[in-house]
Amino acid sequence: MKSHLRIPLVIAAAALAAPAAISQEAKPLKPFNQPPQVIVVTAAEFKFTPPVIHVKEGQNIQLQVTATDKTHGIRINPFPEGGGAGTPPGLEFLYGEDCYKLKKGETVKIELIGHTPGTYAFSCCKACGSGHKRMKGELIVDP
Ligand SMILES: [Cu+2]
Repeated sequence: MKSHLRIPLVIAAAALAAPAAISQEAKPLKPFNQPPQVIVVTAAEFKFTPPVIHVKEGQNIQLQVTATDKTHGIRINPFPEGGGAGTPPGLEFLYGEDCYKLKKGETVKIELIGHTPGTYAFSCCKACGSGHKRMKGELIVDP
């Protein structure tokens, strides 16, 4: 008599409930992904306020520029002062215009990143009256 002893080898494949390794990767925040730092600027006869703007190298900046008395403009030189010929631009504009028109009461948003520390001149670029040529300022990118 054959007795088949079947020993089922039930290999309980133990569900190796290995605790999912929680990887806490420190994700460095890129300036690109950060909300921009907002800097409010006003333009009025015949100056910009503030006339000197400090920003940090690599920081995403949003200038919110408003002319309060009449139409002005703002042009920001992307090249640092004192840079020789062939110096690359140190400012990057997210959507660049050479001269942003500032209609009275309308806020214009200018997004930029300063990649190279230095001083960048800005000025009014729409003829606005006798003090037009005096309407100047400086954007300084600090390291
Ligand atoms: Cu002007």
